[in-house]
Amino acid sequence: MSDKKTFYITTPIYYPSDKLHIGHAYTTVAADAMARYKRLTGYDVWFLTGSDEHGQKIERSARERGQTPLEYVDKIVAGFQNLWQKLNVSNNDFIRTTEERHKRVVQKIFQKLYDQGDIYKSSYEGWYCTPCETFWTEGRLEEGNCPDCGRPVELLREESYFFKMSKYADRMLKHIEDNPDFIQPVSRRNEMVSFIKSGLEDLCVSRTTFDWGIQVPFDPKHVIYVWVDALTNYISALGYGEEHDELYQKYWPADIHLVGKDIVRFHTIIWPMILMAVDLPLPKQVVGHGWLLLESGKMSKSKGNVVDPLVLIDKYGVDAIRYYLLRELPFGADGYYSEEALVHRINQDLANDFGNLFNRTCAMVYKYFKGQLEAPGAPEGPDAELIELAEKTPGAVEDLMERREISNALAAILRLAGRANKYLEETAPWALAKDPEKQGRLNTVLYNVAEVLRIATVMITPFMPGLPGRAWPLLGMEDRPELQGWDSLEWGKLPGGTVLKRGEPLFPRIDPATLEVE
Ligand code: ME8
Repeated sequence: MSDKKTFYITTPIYYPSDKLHIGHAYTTVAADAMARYKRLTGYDVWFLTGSDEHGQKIERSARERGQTPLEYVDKIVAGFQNLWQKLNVSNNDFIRTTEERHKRVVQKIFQKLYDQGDIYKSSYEGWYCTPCETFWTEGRLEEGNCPDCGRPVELLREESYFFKMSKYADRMLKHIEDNPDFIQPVSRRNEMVSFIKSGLEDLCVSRTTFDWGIQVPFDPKHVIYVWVDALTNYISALGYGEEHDELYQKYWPADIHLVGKDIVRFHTIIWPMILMAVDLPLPKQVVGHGWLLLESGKMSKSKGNVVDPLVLIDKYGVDAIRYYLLRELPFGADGYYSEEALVHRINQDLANDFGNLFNRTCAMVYKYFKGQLEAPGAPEGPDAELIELAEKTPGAVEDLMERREISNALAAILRLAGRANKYLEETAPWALAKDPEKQGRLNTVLYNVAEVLRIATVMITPFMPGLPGRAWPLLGMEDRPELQGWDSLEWGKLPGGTVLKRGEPLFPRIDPATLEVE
């Protein structure tokens, strides 16, 4: 058995009510970057995503299109899987809530909660937001609308089962207060604390007015509330309660549930309370990221103002899109999407800084030394500062990734590339090349920059996993896996005698004039 430390990360399971947009792509790509980073730093990682296929919203969407819910979701979920493949997402599993392996676990947990008296039958009279699949009491509505999405709510009056949430509220609050890392960032934690303190009602956990859901095992005219069904995916996918529960034993509790800020409440109140009630460990951390907004407001499938990630991938390439998403959204805060901003980022960071450093370095090594670099001479002038930054950056990236600050981690890597570009201006290898006595120094300067490129490429791999395949051959390292891992991030490992190659620019500059701006 491997003695590596484990790391389990999840994305929300998205509703197949329509195609996914770049907001969803952001969450999944961010989770993928974290998963890849952890793998690269030596963890045994399990990364889960999936689809949340039941509920009234999906049933209605299917009916509007004259399809059965299953026909409808089958097609859309195939699109999800295609998108994740195109985005180079390295999930270990994909859970669909319509799978038997999931349904069994949801029913088992519901039955247990009922048997131990935490679920009871009553009737629900109150409001429901179908797009959010959320129950609301009158007092929480804002101007009569859903306080989360602002859309109209519907009045429900139906027989329902209820989960005794109120019984667990104090324990939940204590858990949040005792574990400052449980909800990140801090602003989200404060929101949740005040939500609980404002009073929790028991939660309605079944519906009777439609049937697209998992049946309540002891009362089949009820279907289980879609959020209780969906949240359980995080353990059903690991085989919890099944004969073969090795994955559950190995990976639960999750290290991170990464979600958008819109659904932090479900993950930090409802889900942990269900786990508490069935006496299972709680996830270690829920990270609620901000939204990617358009000038016209939040992107939403129902508003129709969505940006299709597939179109952007075809136009700009998957690494550039991943880079843009991961760099643009500061940790926990919202960010605005525009194609101009995307092109600007690609040009500035990838074409001018990172790509240009690669191209000019490889071109010079080719021109002055027919591609071959020798071991460097003693450091001089600005060398020490460059080397110090290259030595410090991996640790800085580690700290930032532990704090889930993906955008800042990328900024730190790009800062190193920027410093190396400046170093080239300072050392002016083109001038050294003219002096036959400076050939040793010229080699040292170019070696130092090539070593920065190696170190930066290793670090950037989790964010742009397509890059190494193109970058390692340029650095003559395609067959040197020992120089491509996180444990190789020590200055000076690039061996003398390495042969660099010239190639096509890694990130060609995009002419902003070619942009089709609406
Ligand atoms: O809520 N910016 O699914 P969903 C950033 N099925 N992220 C965004 C975004 C935006 N504009 N729009 C959506 C559900 N997201 C439930 C989840 S989990 C047990 C069940 C991302 O299809 C963000 O992560 O509505 C958000 O939380 C998620 O998509 C909502 O996806």
